[in-house]
Amino acid sequence: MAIELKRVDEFAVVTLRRPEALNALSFALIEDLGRTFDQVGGGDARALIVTGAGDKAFCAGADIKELVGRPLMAQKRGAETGQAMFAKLDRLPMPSIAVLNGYAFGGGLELALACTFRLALPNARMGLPEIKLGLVPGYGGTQRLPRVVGAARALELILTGRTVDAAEAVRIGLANRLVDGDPVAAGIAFAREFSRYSLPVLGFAREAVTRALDTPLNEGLKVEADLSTLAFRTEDAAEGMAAFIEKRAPRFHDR
Ligand code: CO8
Repeated sequence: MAIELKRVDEFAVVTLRRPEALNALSFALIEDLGRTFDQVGGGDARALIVTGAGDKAFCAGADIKELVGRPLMAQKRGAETGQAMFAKLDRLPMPSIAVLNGYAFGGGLELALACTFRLALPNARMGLPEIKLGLVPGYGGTQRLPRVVGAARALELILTGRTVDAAEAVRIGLANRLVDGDPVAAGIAFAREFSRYSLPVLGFAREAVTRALDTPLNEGLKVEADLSTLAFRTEDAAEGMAAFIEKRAPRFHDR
């Protein structure tokens, strides 16, 4: 299988392992990814790290060699399947972190955009160059990129096919941070900044922010009131507030 799933401490690590094709997303690899996300979602990892094998690419996008000459409806089903597999990643119960260790183009950047966070190594380069192939992104890029960097920047990147380096990605908010060294270690170091907090409460916070992106402000504020009340009702909230008052570190139990 071109996907490796392993456990490092309390974290799940998914590595795209097809370095001879710069980890390009064949249709089989996309199906494997979907099964892997199901497996991660059913487990107890506190965060998922996603990265690519080798030192050249996170993922160079959809496998262009497989796309050539496809019937129209097969192509549409392919886009829908990829979107559905990446939606599994987006909806995992734990936050996910894409560590971009080289090229993240097309479907590769779309995979990273479905993660909660993106970290860029100095050699990362990202973009949606589909237009240069006469194509339009099909795995969620036209929808998630504007939500991350704004419509004007997304249009610029999608219509010109221009790619950005790590520094620019951080500057425009496409990557959360520039990191260095081993990709998995960098992802885990970032995950440790939130992984000791209550997983359901982290989930409520993620849900509130996600809903902000496609809900009118008045409705979104109601969603926030509901989700913050739900968080308040958890045992972890009681423990967190008690720990503050008793001047000790909280012990959260995901309840
Ligand atoms: N698909 C298939 N093979 C690839 C891909 C790819 N996306 N990218 C690289 N490879 C292969 C190359 O063909 C080459 O294989 P071989 O040695 O057998 O010829 C090997 O990987 C190494 O690649 P290069 O020799 O090209 O390496 P370079 O360092 O010279 O260049 C680049 C690296 C710049 C990343 C270059 O490979 C490149 O431009 N790749 C294509 C990037 C791209 O356009 N990605 C977008 C693809 S389209 C997409 O993702 C969404 C389509 C719509 C989705 C809906 C589907 C149903």
